[in-house]
Amino acid sequence: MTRTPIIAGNWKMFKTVSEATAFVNEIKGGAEVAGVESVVCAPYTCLPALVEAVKGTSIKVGAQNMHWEENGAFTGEISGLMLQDLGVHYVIIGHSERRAYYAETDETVNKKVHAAFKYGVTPIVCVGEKLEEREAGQTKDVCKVQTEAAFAGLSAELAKQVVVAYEPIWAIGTGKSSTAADAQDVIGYIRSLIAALYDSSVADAVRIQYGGSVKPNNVTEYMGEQDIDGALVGGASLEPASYIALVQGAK
Ligand code: G2H
Repeated sequence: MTRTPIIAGNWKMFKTVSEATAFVNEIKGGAEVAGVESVVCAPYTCLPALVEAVKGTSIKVGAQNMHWEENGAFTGEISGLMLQDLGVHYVIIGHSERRAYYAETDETVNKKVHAAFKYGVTPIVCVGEKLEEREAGQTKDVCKVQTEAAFAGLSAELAKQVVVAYEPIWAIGTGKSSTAADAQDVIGYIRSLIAALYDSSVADAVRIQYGGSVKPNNVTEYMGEQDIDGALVGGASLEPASYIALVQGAK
């Protein structure tokens, strides 16, 4: 099975609208590499301008979160319907920062995954262990619980379209990245979990990224591992030249 690699920049809470559009103008061409999918996941405020800015390119736009309800009294929230309305392709769900700071749980992650598909937005679901869990030898147990919860109730057809991002929390923004071999070990395990939940054709189709201090100088190493299909990148996705190098390094 050939899976199309996917590089997704997670800008987190960075960039104004004018900075975001300038960024896209700079990466056009360079970050459009045949056989690699390129996605920028931006703050909500930038999304309408970005959807316009990427028109005529192969670059896709993603959000960083959404609510599971279509609408309602949820002050400050954005729904899948609203993302669909803007023409957004992807949404990051369950990033560890949302789990840690905004009470995201495995249950809300699952609700958001279902809601994303309902509105035609593809979820990039984050899973990963904390440092103390890794040190206690619980990495795979944690990933199992989070992965099974994220996929709960999804048909095989939808499951195939999920993008999973394995992000060990201790590697996020710290400069301490997991070795490619360690990331492959966990990501291969996540793929085996999906095979057990569905079958090997679903597991072979699901794209699984590594995330956590990925940089232009280490992306190729991760991409050399058989189960690693791309990267979710924070800090190194913010500068155009660095982002272009990441996409080119994923080929
Ligand atoms: C992990 C990652 C992007 P960074 O949060 O999701 O960020 O590449 O800065 O570690």
